[in-house]
Amino acid sequence: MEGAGKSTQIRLVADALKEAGIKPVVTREPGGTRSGEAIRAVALDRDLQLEPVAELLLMLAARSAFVREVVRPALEAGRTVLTDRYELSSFAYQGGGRRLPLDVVIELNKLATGGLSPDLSVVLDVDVDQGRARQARGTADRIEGEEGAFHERVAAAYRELAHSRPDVALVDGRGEIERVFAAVWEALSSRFPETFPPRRC
Ligand code: Z5A
Repeated sequence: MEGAGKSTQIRLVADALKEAGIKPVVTREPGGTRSGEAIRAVALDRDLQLEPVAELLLMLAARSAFVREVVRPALEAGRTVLTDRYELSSFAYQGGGRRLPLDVVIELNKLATGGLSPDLSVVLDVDVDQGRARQARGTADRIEGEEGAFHERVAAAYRELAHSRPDVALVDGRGEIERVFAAVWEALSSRFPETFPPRRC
């Protein structure tokens, strides 16, 4: 969810991985490639009006380049990839928030990714108002500027996805940064202890 602390936590996880001797590839979506950053600028431009399906297709166009240019080469080189957002955001925002049929979003997403799904998605759960209040930026972009009800639908979709899928971990994002980090690391470490060794946070 927006302002939930994703960038903060991904930085902390990357630092801890480096301490453990693993240099991860850290990236974000939409973006992470030249074309993806250009698509991001269009998708988030608050002066543009986009239909939900156009918004979805922009996200997927960016994702297709992202998988081909960044993620697959990194995985083939044996690297660990941490990404700030990926397919779950399309399921929650375009499926939940924009009310596009989730099965269609999932199928089109498969076309864009070639079926490459993350080993684990971590959802940081915060109250919508808390997340929005945390955002330090001045002007809201096109999606941030949506009404509260839209963001509540997104949050509800994330929680539903977390409850129904074993490859999604829901972490309480409301506490202090270090406490949230301990919970994020535990979610990773309990599933992949070789990559994310247990640590005393
Ligand atoms: N989108 C989509 O619709 N469909 C898709 O498929 C994809 C994306 C991939 C991308 O925005 C937008 O694209 C997003 C969804 C859509 N739109 N929205 N809304 P983004 O990911 O670039 O931006 P964002 O989601 O709005 O994230 P953000 O503002 O960068 O927030 P964040 O990364 O989650 O939080 P942060 O930068 O780590 O922290 C925000 C502030 O809170 C900062 O000052 C921190 O120091 C502070 N913070 C962080 N953690 C804490 C705790 N625990 N306590 C107190 N303060 C904290």
